[in-house]
Amino acid sequence: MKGVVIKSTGSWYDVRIIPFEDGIKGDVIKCRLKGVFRLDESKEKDSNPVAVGDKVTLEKGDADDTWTIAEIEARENYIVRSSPKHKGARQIIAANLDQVLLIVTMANPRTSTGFIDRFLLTAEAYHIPVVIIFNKQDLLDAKTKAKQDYVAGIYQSIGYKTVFVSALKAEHLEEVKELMKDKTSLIAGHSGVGKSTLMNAIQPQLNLRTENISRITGKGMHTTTFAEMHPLDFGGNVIDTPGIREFGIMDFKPEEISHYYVEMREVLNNCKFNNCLHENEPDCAVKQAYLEGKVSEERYSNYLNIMLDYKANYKHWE
Ligand SMILES: Nc1nc2c(ncn2[C@@H]2O[C@H](COP(=O)(O)OP(=O)(O)OP(=O)(O)O)[C@@H](O)[C@H]2O)c(=O)[nH]1
Ligand SMILES: [Mg+2]
Ligand SMILES: [Zn+2]
Repeated sequence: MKGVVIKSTGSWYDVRIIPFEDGIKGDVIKCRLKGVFRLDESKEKDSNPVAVGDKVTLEKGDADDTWTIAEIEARENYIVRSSPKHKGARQIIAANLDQVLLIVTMANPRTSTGFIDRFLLTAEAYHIPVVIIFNKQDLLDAKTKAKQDYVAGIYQSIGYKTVFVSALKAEHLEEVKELMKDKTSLIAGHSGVGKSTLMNAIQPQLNLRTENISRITGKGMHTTTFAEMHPLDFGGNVIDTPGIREFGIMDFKPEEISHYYVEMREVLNNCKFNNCLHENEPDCAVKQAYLEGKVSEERYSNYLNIMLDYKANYKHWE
């Protein structure tokens, strides 16, 4: 039997059965991972061997009636973050995605461009399209609205789609629905930006738990605690995820980072050195593009910060 993992709590997995010859339709089965399951080398550094969105094959256990996951199909793509529990390990947030809706807000808790850039570069690395959704429009005053226009402009100018909504007031959701139709979308963003609220506004029967941010901020509390995939009435699936505070960058060599910065990628072949890190090297085309205003101030300074972080935390990269 084949299915898709829709929830993983560590030891148990909820798997939605793909309609199959024996007529089982979309049922959800709880299963465990087969005891002898071996991770191939590429998965050794993962803190979770099975992720939401994984396509799996199930088998009946020998001893009892429980189903086990016997096989995981190769992933088309996935989104990772550094594991909050195991340093140096990565956690697969979800796999086999059509797109990510990155929920941000210029109201509380404000999303920084540093966070957005880290997220975008990870998604670029795995070839997953990202739409940036600016939430909480109802809370913006003139000043935060101007800030939002500026930030959104940075991303629009390099080709990212932006949408402006109020999840709480259910305003401007038509465009979001259209984007989600018939696709598997991951909803990502800081805790408290309104991911679950937005999903409830789009499909009220989901009835996901949401929480006032005064109860979240500072306490490291997340209202949504596990990623979970839900089918959408109008077609497609959505994966609500717990808020991400920090987004570790993994897997890349330092000189690769600029390859996932879409506007840097266009010029970096013209750098004098082919391993140029675009910091202070001579004849650097990226630095030149920045000086000419083709790479924004924010993006370039976030890039330099990412490189600093990267060097401090990933000393073993050579
Ligand atoms: N004013 C206003 N409040 C909103 C909006 N969207 C969400 N909120 C509020 O923000 C708070 C947090 O919303 P959640 O949906 O729980 O946030 P979340 O992103 O799912 O948070 P985690 O599950 O912890 O990652 C709740 O009190 C919501 O009512 C909005 O558009 N406007
Ligand atoms: Mg939530
Ligand atoms: Zn360079």
